[in-house]
Amino acid sequence: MAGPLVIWTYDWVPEAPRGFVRDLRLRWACEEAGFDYEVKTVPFDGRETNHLAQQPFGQVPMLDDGDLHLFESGAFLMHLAQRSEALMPRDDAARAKVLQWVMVSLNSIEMVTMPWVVLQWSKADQPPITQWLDKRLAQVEAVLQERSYLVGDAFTVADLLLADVLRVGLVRKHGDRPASEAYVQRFTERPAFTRARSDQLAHFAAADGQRKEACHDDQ
Ligand SMILES: N[C@@H](CCC(=O)N[C@@H](CS)C(=O)NCC(=O)O)C(=O)O
Repeated sequence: MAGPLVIWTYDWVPEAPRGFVRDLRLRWACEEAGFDYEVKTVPFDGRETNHLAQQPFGQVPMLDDGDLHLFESGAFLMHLAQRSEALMPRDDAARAKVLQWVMVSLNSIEMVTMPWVVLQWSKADQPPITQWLDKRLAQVEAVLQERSYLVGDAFTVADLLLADVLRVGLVRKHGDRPASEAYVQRFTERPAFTRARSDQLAHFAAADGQRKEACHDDQ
């Protein structure tokens, strides 16, 4: 690896998404693998237009690995996973299974959970999406009742991503899902996750101070 990895996030976000902004997935993976990384920022204000050359949707996170610039959680987690057995085993069959579960988290679970969260924020009554969510959470509960890890008998980046996708609080709010709850709890108790989350919270809290100073200076 040429120099430390660079994880890009916003300079600041409102309270609600703190601890959930997806740069946490990258921080967590680096903490698990013991990779050095630094965090850089793009402005939250003006995100619709300001960094489209780096991320065509104006979103974060992004990852720089030397000259390689990547966005999309699944893409950069798989990129990192190829470099560490702490994130993915070396044998081809297990690698294929990890990729499968990474795609499941993003394409079958998060594609339901995120619209549901956004609709909840807008306080709209949307029974069809709630049913869709219940169904998906029940399906993933059945999977997690059968196994401790998604692939083999050790933690991989597939578990990192599914735990992160599930921890948005939906598991507890939507019925009795003990296997999913235990799964999320087990992985979010890992020291690497705790470090990643507290570093993200400290990052955005420090930005609060700078924003207040800037407001004060403007007066
Ligand atoms: N599919 C993308 C989603 C990225 C995403 O939704 N990022 C959020 C922060 S976690 C964001 O930038 N939201 C601001 C916006 O969409 O304007 C990924 O997994 O990396």
